[in-house]
Amino acid sequence: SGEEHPNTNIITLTRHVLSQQFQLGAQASGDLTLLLTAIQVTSKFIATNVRKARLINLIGLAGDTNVQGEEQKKLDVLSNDIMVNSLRASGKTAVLVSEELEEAIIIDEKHRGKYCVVFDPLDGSSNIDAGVNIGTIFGIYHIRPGSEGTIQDVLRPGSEMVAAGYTMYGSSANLVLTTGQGVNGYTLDAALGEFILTHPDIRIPPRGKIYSFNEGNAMYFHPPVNKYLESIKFPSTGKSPYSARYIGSMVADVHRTLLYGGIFGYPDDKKSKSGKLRLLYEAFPMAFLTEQAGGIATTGTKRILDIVPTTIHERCSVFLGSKDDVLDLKKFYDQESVKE
Ligand code: P6P
Repeated sequence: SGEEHPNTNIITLTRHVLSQQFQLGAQASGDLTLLLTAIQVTSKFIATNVRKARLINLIGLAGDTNVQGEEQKKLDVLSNDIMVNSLRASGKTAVLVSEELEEAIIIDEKHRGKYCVVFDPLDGSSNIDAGVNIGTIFGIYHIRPGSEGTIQDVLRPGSEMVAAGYTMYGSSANLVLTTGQGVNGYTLDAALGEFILTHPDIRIPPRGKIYSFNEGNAMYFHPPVNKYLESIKFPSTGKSPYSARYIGSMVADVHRTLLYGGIFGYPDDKKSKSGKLRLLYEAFPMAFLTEQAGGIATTGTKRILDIVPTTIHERCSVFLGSKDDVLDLKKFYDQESVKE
């Protein structure tokens, strides 16, 4: 018959994470699954409000400014508040770090759990009014053994994260997640209110044909970056140049890089001495996802996940994407260090 047969074997995010948790065996107590459920709720709430914002007067400035000194848009405030409240209410967290808050939140004893969540509640927010895809980025540490929850639980290398992901708000809401067993993508079925597995086992191609840099900063770039860009824009004979794709919203640029391959870069330069992107809740989660999908994430000279943070809002230089493309970039840094 012609009528549509609904898929009766839908794999929701919760079911999928639970199935992976059983693979993890006894040490997974279900707390991470419950924490991820809380994160799903925040993503659904933000997705709804991002969609509405484009229709009603949420767009525009909330008037306050956040710790970064940027004009705070109402959606930023809303997204931060829903995440803090939902994560605290989950009873599974001990320390929270938000891009929007100067200080870390140490959860009160009554609500304290064993995970620490670092997040950018609405990254790319400067693009909200243009209808460009924006997103929530998060990383999760397990609290250190014996700790009651202090800043030291999040000033740890990204390699100690147990999970990381982002939700991209565009024509649909896409949640991309790793719990250390590969990368999976889920799409929100708004009618069901469930994130459904749509991109199982995302693997980044070993080489792509796209480079994603803000070349408006080229006059500030250090030599290895400009030499690399030169090599892919004016390739040796027989090769074709790469295509440039730059959205200016990290979640959107990284999402395309994970699916299509290529290289995304936001390097440190003569103007931004430590780069622009934040280490804890932008670089670490995206580096974890990239490596889990078979790619590489480096500052140019160091694996991003090996960096030990000293402050919660510090920035770092970021290159990530297809293994062969990032290794090509690294060659120009290696040549630089040999010269020094
Ligand atoms: P630029 C957005 O403001 C953001 O934090 C990231 O999402 C994005 O990758 C970057 O900044 C864009 O910065 O300087 O190219 O506009």
